[in-house]
Amino acid sequence: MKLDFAKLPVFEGVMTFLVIVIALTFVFAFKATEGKSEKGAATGSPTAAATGSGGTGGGLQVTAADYSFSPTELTVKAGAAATVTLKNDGPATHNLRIAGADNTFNTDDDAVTDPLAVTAGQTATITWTAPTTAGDIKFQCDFHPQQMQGTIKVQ
Ligand SMILES: [Cu+2]
Repeated sequence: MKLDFAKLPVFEGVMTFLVIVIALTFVFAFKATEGKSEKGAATGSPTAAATGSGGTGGGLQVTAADYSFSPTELTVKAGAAATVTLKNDGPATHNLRIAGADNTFNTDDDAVTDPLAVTAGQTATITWTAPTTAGDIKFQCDFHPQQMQGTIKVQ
């Protein structure tokens, strides 16, 4: 007589049990891995963006008033990409123009606020990359170049 194990109720029960155990093992293994990766991401330190006038790149903030910049001196690392934000706190229109690597205004390599004319209360930004060599780079307000000047120290 040939014995067919697959047709035995006991065998069927064991197989069902094994299938459930294997399935649950995969589900729990997956959940455990998922939990670990989430935890890892949460504990990872976020990339710190430089902020403030003393930053070495990233974000630089300048406030314009009638008729001065604050601060008048910024510091960045050579070759660093920086976003310079100009906030106009004065009633007059201002802007901010950064001289190019030649440190001379209006020679095609300047970086200037967008928009060019920053009206009262408005904020404008400049995407600027510092020269790769250390030195002082001038900035000014095109509307008041005699009164509103500053220096970016490239280190
Ligand atoms: Cu001005």
